[in-house]
Amino acid sequence: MAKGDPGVTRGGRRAAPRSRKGATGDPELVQLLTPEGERIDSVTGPDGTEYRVDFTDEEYRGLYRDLVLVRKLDAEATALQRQGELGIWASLLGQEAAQVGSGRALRTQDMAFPTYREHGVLYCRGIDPIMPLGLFRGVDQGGWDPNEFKFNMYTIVIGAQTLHATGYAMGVAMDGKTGTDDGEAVIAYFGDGATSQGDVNESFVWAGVFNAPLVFFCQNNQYAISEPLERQTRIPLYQRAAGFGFPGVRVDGNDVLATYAVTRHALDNARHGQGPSLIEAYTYRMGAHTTSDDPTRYRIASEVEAWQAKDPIARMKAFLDKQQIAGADFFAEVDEQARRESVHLRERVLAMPNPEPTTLFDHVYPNGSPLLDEQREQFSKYLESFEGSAH
Ligand SMILES: Cc1ncc(C[n+]2csc(CCOP(=O)(O)OP(=O)(O)O)c2C)c(N)n1
Ligand SMILES: [Mg+2]
Repeated sequence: MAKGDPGVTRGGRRAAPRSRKGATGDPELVQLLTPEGERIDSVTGPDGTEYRVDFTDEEYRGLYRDLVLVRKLDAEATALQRQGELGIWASLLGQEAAQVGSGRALRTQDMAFPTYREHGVLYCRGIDPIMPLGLFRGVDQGGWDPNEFKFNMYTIVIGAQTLHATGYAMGVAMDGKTGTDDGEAVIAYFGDGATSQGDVNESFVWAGVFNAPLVFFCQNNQYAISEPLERQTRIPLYQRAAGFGFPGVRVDGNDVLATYAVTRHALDNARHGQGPSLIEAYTYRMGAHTTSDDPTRYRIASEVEAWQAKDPIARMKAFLDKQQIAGADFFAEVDEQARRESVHLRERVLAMPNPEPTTLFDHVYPNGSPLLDEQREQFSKYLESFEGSAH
């Protein structure tokens, strides 16, 4: 998959990409691909860092494939919830580029700490997309091994994973795993609403003071359920970093190329021992907060339409098409793959066995506990009390 290195370019292969400071109309936003699919060669961020990517045609097509697959699998999960097959689903619709761009920027050795919405990052880490569906179907407690995939369990408690990530990152540094090209970096995902949590601010303090190799990746999707961004902050979120003593940058989160470049740069700084940074990926939650939410109650249609024009997949498609990196056959083939994979996902979800109810008590402690044993016993007796019960 995409391995292009920001900061290095082969240059000149295609016509006249532009270079500029920030994006037109918003000097604070790092953007390498406009909503119209126009490529910008390099952009200078607020601290003077120059961001660029250099991907092969195959890598560009790979990123497009990721975006389409991730969106399709997410749509399938939403449909499954609507049909009563999942308890709840938190869709990533609109945030595909923020997740694929940052997810692909991670190196194998890097550790990620997600929220409950990071299905795109999970996909990039090579985890079977069925895993979170088991969780939200209520048939398991999250089935992947965080150490095998370097991707932790989903965290529902807003902001808590930033503390876990900070402690983990401090440990990485203490273990001497930073300071080289092969060093380990850590990334913590969270939302705009989470920035108002004590946990997140405490993480900023600790990561800053202990120079932890940590990238704080905030997907500012403009809402915390129904609460809009202006209820969280009076300044752009990325500027918060300055008060904690580390760099902050705002990237166009609907631009997979810019997100990749900015995240790779921040991760490389972290792995080389240069400490934490904050990325604000400026994006939009196109769907509901979760399937339990109705966003028409608190936001107007014209706002959603304005963001539709900035769609992360449409701009990548326009770019590939304009530059003749991909054509109709490729787009049709990707759509067909997405269709096949989503059908396969659905079949496997419907075939998931219900667990034995008492397995609820397993895996709470590595060696069990007398209290849990007692509760398991009581619960078994309760189940047996039902006439015709198999238990
Ligand atoms: C500590 C805590 N408080 C409240 C909630 C309820 N809650 C679930 S999601 C959410 C909003 C989070 O918004 P944001 O951080 O912007 O993330 P997004 O859902 O937009 O990705 C809230 C308040 C929770 N899960 N945890
Ligand atoms: Mg949000």
